[in-house]
Amino acid sequence: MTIAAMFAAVMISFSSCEKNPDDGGKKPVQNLCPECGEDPCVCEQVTGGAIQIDGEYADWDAVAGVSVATCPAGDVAYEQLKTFKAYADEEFIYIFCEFNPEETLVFVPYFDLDNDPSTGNDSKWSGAGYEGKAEGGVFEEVTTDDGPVQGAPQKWDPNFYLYADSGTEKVLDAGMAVVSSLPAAYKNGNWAFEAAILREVVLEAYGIADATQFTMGMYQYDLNWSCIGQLPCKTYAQKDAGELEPMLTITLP
Ligand SMILES: [Ca+2]
Ligand SMILES: [Ca+2]
Repeated sequence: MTIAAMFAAVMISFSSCEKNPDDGGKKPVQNLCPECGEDPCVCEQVTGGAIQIDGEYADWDAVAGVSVATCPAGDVAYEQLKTFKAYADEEFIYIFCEFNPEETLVFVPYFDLDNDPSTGNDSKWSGAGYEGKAEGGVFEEVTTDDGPVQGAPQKWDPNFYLYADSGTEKVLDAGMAVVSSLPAAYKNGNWAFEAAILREVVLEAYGIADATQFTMGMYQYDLNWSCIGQLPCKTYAQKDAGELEPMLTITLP
């Protein structure tokens, strides 16, 4: 499929989703896919790849080459992000996050887009030079007299940004490139979601359409935009020993 055709298919999918505000999560009956018989929103999520965005996570275990970071409990600054996984196939970059949902608002991946830790920013990851980030809420933010509180869970659908000389520049709006499952209770009191990022659209927006590898790390922020989760990360003992915090390596087939 060409980039244009893929992009068009996703846009049709998203506009179909947007036009059914009353579907209550059910499949509309008027737009069934002639190929699979499913709602186009669902059909588009069945990418033909190994990972389907369905809120079921056993498919991650069946894929070889998934990059995984887990929280080394007890000796780290932020403990609410428990597991972060990433994987790429020909069409999508997939992510999985398992997390303690308490006070959680936003998930923000950071990208070392030129795969060169000596360039870009390193304030979030010592030794990792990142040039881009994406910001997407996983809960609605409800304003009250006592400050923001957590509303209903929502699908992660971030805006994408490049770091500029002064601040950041948005390069891609939400609604253009990401399909996510609705964050929900998973296990051990933690929640989880998975998402597929349309690879060509995002890499083109970032100006690295021909990239073969980059690195990526994930931050979890609370209602006040304070960090409460970071993966990958090092323990205090490892940091004291001078070990830098890596990000996950994403190899693009
Ligand atoms: Ca899945
Ligand atoms: Ca860099």
